[in-house]
Amino acid sequence: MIPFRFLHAADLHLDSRFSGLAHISPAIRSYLRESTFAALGRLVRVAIQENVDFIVISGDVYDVSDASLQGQLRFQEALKELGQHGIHVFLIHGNHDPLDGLRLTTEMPKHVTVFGGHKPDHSTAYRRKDGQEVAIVSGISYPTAKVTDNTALTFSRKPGSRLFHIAMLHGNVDGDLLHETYSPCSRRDLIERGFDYWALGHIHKRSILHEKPAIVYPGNIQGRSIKETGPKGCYVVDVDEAGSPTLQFHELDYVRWQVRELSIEGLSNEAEWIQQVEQVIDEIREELPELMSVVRFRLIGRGDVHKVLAEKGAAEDLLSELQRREAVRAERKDYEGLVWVEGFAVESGLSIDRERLLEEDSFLGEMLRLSVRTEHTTEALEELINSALKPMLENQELRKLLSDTSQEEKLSWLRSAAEQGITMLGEMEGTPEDEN
Ligand SMILES: [Mn+2]
Repeated sequence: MIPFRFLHAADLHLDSRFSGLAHISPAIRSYLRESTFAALGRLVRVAIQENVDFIVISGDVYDVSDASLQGQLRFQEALKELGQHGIHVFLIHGNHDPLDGLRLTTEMPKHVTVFGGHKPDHSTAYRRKDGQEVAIVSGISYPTAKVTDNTALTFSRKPGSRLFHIAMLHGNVDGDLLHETYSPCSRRDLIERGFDYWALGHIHKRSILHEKPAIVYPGNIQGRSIKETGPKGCYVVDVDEAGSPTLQFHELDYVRWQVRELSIEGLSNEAEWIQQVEQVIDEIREELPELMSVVRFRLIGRGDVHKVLAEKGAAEDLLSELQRREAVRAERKDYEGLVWVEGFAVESGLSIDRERLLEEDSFLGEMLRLSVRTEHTTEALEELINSALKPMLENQELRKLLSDTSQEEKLSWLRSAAEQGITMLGEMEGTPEDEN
């Protein structure tokens, strides 16, 4: 086989609106809106610098089926630049930008192949430097937004061809329940089709489902919400003489989303908590000086500060102040290293004096004593768990599920039930410390 190199991307979602963010300054909003285009620009640069022979884009180029004029023009511009470098682009449409969507009916330039929606056609890919045939690329687009058939089964290799075969599919492999189950299929279905590389799109989280043949989701090129955290980008794939692909991930995103945990344990007052938050923000700025970051804090652990967070709304107050500071940065056009705090999820609890509670003659005390007792004797734990789960054990399915539960899992249930009970009862009765 002749060695070659291609770039695999998917889910560009150009011109996403980022409508989920509240209280965002207009400058930051427009920067966010520009980010999908900026990531596309970076994709073009990676393709040129890495000298790829061609590109495959596996669906959802646009965020909505009636793609904005700006979105389409910016995509055309990117395609044009790739064309000037002789880089061929293979493209399919997905559930967000199906073939029947309202878009400009512009004719695609010669170096762009858009696969139709009837059956996966075969198209030949060439090596740029000498024009040699190196791969057969097949793909199928979504004719309409909802494709619920297993279209993977309609793919087959080009008869008689021994070239490297790439299949482009926008769909849900092995029923990822977090995404809509369009073009549902199994890993086995794909492996059995005999292709060398499945260039997938649809699931926005990057993952390599299988090595040989390669079954790959590159993820989207720019995160668009707090559910899409971490680096986003594309794969550059090198295929060697033996037909083995090696994948290298390239970051393309301009705005990085992340969730940070922050424990309030051991913090003695509000000021210390604020200092902690600010310190994490500085750390993010240092880690990602060239990107804008959007961060959500999950406040966890037990401590005195919980009261200030839960009752006085300290988290909301600090949030407004932090957002104001970053809005000032944005006005100075200082977007690199900007850290936008999207919100605080208060999951922390009140601090408790466990030792004293264990002695206390109260419902809470009794509950805690029961939990400690059962933690140390297997029989008592079994008895408690069985009586708590009795209504569920009447159901055959649930009984089967529960029979597989390990001792450690049961212990962890017990501990978290005790912790939750303490927090809930403590909040109802006022904390033990309140009595001091
Ligand atoms: Mn998508």
